Amino acid sequence: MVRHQALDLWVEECAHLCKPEKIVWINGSEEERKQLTEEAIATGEVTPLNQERWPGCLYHRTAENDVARTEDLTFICTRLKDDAGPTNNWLSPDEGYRRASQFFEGSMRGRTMYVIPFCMGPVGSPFSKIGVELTDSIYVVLNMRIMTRVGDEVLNHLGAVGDFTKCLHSKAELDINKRLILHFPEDNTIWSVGSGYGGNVLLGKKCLALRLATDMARREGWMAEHMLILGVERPNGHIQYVAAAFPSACGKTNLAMLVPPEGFSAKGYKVWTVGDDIAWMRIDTDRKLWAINPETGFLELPPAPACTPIRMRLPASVKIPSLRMWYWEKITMVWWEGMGVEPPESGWDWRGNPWKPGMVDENGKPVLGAHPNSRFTAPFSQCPSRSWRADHHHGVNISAIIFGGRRAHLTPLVYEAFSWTHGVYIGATMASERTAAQFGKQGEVRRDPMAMLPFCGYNMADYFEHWLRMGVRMVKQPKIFNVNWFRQDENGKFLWPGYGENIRILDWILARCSDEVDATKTAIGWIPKIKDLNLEGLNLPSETVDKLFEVNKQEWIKEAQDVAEYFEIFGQRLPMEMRAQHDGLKRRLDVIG
Ligand code: GTP
Ligand code: SPV
Ligand code: MN
Repeated sequence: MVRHQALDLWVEECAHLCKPEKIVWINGSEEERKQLTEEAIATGEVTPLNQERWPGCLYHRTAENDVARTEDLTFICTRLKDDAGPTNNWLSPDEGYRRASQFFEGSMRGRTMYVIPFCMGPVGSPFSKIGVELTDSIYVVLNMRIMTRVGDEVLNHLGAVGDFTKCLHSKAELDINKRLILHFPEDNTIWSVGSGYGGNVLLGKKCLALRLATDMARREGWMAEHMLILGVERPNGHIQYVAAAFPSACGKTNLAMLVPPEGFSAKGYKVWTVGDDIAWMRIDTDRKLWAINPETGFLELPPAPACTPIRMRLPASVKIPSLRMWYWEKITMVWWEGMGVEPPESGWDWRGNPWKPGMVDENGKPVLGAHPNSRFTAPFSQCPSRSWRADHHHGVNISAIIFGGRRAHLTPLVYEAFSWTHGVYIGATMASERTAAQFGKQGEVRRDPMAMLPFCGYNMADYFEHWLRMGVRMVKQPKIFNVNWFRQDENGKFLWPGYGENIRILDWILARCSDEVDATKTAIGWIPKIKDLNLEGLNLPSETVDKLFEVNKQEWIKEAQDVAEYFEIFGQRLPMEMRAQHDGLKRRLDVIG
């Protein structure tokens, strides 16, 4: 194989800093997987589950302080602070390298440094980006092999002079006070130290495919988004594709793998999964928007009982469950809260402590068996609803873009933007309640533009501008919608059944995209005429339906004030169009004449 001198030199430099005992290049072979798995079992880094019930499945527990992305310790390192923008933590590149070097210094002593060449997107596709991750964690190697394309195939494609993202990771001491997740877009470099948790260490995912890729995408004229991609086959056999952005733990995977309720599948509705977390989108020669999923696997939350049965089938063969699994008797049973099954009498909790159902701590609070952000990984090839187009280097043509979040109040079940520009405004002003996927106060509503707050690698105001420019370049823009599966009644109960029933909303969205139905104009956008929604068999009281679609003027006036305050943080850099859209909303709400 031809050597890539710059790559060899960089590996040498990093080895000089981290001082591993040896260096192993990952080739991607099956033999290598077996050997690494055996090694990881021998050291206790992973534990095999009962192989009859969970063939190929391994269990790994991260440190107690290492169970979610640490947004506070995540930085964008650009020369100018303004280039990172007001929504990112910023360090100068010099300061970033200086601080992290202290933690990397000698961090791999006595350990192996693995060199993982990987490719986000099909190898050889013009969509794709190559990275090389150096890591001292077998857990990372095994999971990168599930989540991305790795090994010799990628190195061959990289050749002697190809561009690649330099990704350096060390578990170091797994000390939260010595943890940093740093992005250097100007150097095409990522440094992550002191963590073993999914999004912090599988550097192809959130770090490369979102934070760095957003910056590449802006420069090269495409889009890197926190979106699932799915195809809906309607009874006429026509498949239309949608991309949807929801914040972490707000239902992307569930929607991407939706199983239509019986009445719908009997009629011929099917959902085809293309991706569940990240979409890379380009305008093709037809001047329409096309999307690929750059990953090859899922890093997912185990399913709730109401979740689609398809997800229950997912962890069936080779996969590496990470946290939430609670294990019992050589792990014959994998259990978590909310699974809808009685737990066994005793076992170990996610911290590795003995545990019994109903246990409480010294303050009388319940001790959870499973951590709410524990996850499993599984290869995409195991997804029963995977789309036959998923590996296509060209991707799929996007008819609709959907934004959504968790809002107990305010936001209707679904509404449609008046235009692309209005849609960008809806995305830019999105808000959602905080979930267990981030450290911080759960349930608090925060602005999360396009579900990209933790993932946009440059100034968010410029990102809005980029969205606007992309719209202008398209001859037929996808229609933009907003959904909210999480609206509640006075008693805190969800008004909408959600999950598989969301097909009803997708159906309306696609009908709108094909101009099959008209809609009702409100101050915030188009909402469905109830007659055009198939609500058959749901037995929803009409007050519930009214409440689901209610646009409460007073609440929206308050929301508009909130948005105005939020926009302040962007100063002059906020695109004029966003201010104009904001005024448009206020005019429609009769706040201004
Ligand atoms: P990340 O992988 O963290 O990005 O999360 P995600 O966006 O893929 O979320 P996921 O599909 O795993 O859903 C997270 C949780 O949201 C589920 O366990 C459910 O509790 C809830 N959820 C998902 N879809 C629905 C829905 O339609 N209705 C309701 N009420 N809850 C839902
Ligand atoms: C998320 O939190 O959005 C995830 C998991 O998908 S992680 O990759 O860890 O960020
Ligand atoms: Mn997901």
